[in-house]
Amino acid sequence: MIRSAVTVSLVEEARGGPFVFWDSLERAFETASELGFDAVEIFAPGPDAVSVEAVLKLCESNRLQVAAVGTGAGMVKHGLSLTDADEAKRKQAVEFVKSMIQFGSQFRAPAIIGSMQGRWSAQVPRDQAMQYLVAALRELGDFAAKNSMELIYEPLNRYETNLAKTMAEGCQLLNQVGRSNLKLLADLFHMNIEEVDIARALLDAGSNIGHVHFVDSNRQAAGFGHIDYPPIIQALKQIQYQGYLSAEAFALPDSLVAAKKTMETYHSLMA
Ligand code: LER
Ligand code: MN
Repeated sequence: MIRSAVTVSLVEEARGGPFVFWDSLERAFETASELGFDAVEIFAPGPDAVSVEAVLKLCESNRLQVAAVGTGAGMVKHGLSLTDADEAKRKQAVEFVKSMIQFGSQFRAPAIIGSMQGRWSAQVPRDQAMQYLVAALRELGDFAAKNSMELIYEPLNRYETNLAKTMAEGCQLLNQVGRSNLKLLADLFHMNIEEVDIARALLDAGSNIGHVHFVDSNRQAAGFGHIDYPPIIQALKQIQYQGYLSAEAFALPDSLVAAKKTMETYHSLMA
């Protein structure tokens, strides 16, 4: 069963970013529940920004799960990256992600490493950056495993990273890391920029896919752009994907319309 989820951001520094709901966790959970979503994905400023008890209560009263938790606040709020030239900052980045893994584990929600991967540069050449990333993913994968959790790594498009940009590069990285609880996030917006064929890339990545960001070509809600979804859903079914299609899209024209459009598209694809 492929389930539906929708994002909520509580991170002021990410304002204007690709998140459907903003500011109020309560309102996001209530609206998600009314619209029939299965889960909410939380982009929080840090592990202490929201009380675990409050989230558990919201899950129970709205009959929702937490699909995943983002870690990008480590980058946008604190300027941290797992491939920083400075060892102390790399350690802080690892500690931040660990704190988010621990936070998410309380709702059985895996943490996502997206922008926290950083990028290679003149200061940190490609091989060095990849070594830092592999070492960090091993440590974080082991930490997640101790909490019986998966860890999700997200290839990003060329404007956001120069490390792994495609599912194939993501698979190569996973092989290097060698931790079976480390999975890939297939963000359809990034894939629409980088992949030759989105469905083929998903088929090739197979069981390495652990989460999907469900979004359209223009980063609006699925159905508001020009991605051809049926072959993508067919590929996900073929690889027996059992995770979420999580709407990580701009709140355009507003949060409610974006969430409703996502659900309309989800239902038409699942029918
Ligand atoms: C960033 O572009 C993105 O897609 C997020 O899911 C990761 O922080
Ligand atoms: Mn994404």
